[in-house]
Amino acid sequence: MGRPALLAATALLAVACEQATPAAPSPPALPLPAPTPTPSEVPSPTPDPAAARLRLVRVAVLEAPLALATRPGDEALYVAEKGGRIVALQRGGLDRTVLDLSGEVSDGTEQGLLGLTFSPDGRFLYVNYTDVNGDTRIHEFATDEDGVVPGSRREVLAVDQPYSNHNGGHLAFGPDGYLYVGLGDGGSGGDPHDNAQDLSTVLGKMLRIDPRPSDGRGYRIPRENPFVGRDGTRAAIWAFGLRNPWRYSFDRESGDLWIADVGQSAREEIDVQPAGSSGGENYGWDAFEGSLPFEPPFPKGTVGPVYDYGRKLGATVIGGFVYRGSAIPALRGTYLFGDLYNPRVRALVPRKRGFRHVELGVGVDNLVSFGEDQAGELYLLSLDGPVYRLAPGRP
Ligand SMILES: [Ca+2]
Ligand SMILES: [Ca+2]
Repeated sequence: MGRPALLAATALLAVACEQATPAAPSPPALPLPAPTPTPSEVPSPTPDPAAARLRLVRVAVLEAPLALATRPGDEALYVAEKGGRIVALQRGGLDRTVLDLSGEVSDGTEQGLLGLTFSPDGRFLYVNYTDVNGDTRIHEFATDEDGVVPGSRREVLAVDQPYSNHNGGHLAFGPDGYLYVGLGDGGSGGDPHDNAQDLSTVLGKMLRIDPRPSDGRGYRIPRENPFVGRDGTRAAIWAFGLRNPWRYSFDRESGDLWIADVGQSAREEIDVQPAGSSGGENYGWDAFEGSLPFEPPFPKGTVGPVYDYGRKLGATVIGGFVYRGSAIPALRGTYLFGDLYNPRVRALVPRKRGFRHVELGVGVDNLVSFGEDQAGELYLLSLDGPVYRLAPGRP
């Protein structure tokens, strides 16, 4: 991309520096991922993202903000900083530090305090970080009106990370009340241990768990998870074949799950899991990179992306949300996303088969994350510090 600010960010999700060379399958054998799913139809005014007039309102400047969450019944926006702090933003901007894990997190480009979310009843805060050894830790804290309850910390899940990159990091509760934990393939390049297709490891997976303790374990596995009782699998797995699902979100109206999976060296992809899915989807990695074959063997029944793009448009997809707010009617029902290496914020517009993208006329340098508030309005976080709210008006 050649822009100094972007170069300085040195690939938070490091894709460009990976040199793995995929084995090239012979042309006649080129497989294609299975047909892509169709997101649920939700009645809403016809969106027209191309007609939207937008501006970005800066609500705060923080230190490498990576994730934003809200707590039910609470107007504050909670933002996780890469270095380990969680801060609360009120209308006037920065309000207070809620939690400080600095000194407990690793500081590689893809490491740190990577994600946070609150339980649907607002009683618990969950954080996802890489510890000083680089391993993933998901911890729970009880909350009250004053913030985090001292002494309430509890480990939900810990995952060894073989390499410093591809840690995933996001946390989100689904409409079913379960916690969805996206884990990258463990890292390096080309998934050297083929973790994403291996159901005996949680790496390269989307997990679905009830994060409350049960029988001395840190979490409970929902009985309906697709691999429960199957030998040689991890019962927490909900879906697999993911490379680094850095950001994903549930459409608050339809319940569809949108997963943005960061690509290797050719394709950035966006996957959709329709609401009501019973899980078990194979999103393809590392047999496929987006819609392209990557490395044999090519399993049957993989699910292709609803949209993927090449290096002209970016190098690290940053998944956003289906917009369900009220401030910008032209965007209602439209999925927004961006890329760490392309400041232009984009939206997906349906076409006969799949989607095309439109640019929304606003840009964020070093975009690392989107957030959604209680009213469904969207926020954009830059690794450089600013947190913006997307608002109607001229750019
Ligand atoms: Ca591999
Ligand atoms: Ca895929």
